[in-house]
Amino acid sequence: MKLKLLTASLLLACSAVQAQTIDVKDAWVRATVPGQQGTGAFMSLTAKDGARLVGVSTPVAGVAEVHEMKMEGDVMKMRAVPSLDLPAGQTVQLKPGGYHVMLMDLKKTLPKGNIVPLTLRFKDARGAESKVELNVPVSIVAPGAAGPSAMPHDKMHHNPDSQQKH
Ligand SMILES: [Cu+2]
Repeated sequence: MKLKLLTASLLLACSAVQAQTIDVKDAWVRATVPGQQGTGAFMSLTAKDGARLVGVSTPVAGVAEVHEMKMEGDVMKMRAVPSLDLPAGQTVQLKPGGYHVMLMDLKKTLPKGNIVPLTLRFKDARGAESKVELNVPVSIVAPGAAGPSAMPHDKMHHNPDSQQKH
């Protein structure tokens, strides 16, 4: 029963996104505790014809930016990037330890199970803008991980084939 509901909502999400040429998968926002000012949003982006992610907004944060994380010597550093390139047909992953959407100046606590509305703005090769509106679930980082970059469990896929026997 639960699986069937999940499948239905995934299909809905897919058809909504396919109207655009940009496919967004596996989006999640990391849960926060009271008083926490910032968190990250993560997802996989695929632009069929190539595009750039040029902006992000959400009502739950005063500031939303695309960030990049890089090792500089022994230190993991993070900085805002003006845009993120999505080469045609290639999936670009925003994930802990790499590119991410940074949400700062949070207006409320985001406990697990909340839904965060997120608007992504893209520009295609001709400079035309498009928007993708998402409702992103809040979840918690795998406990016991040494750090955000050491997370082997962030690639759970729901295999539609396994649900055929219903
Ligand atoms: Cu960041």
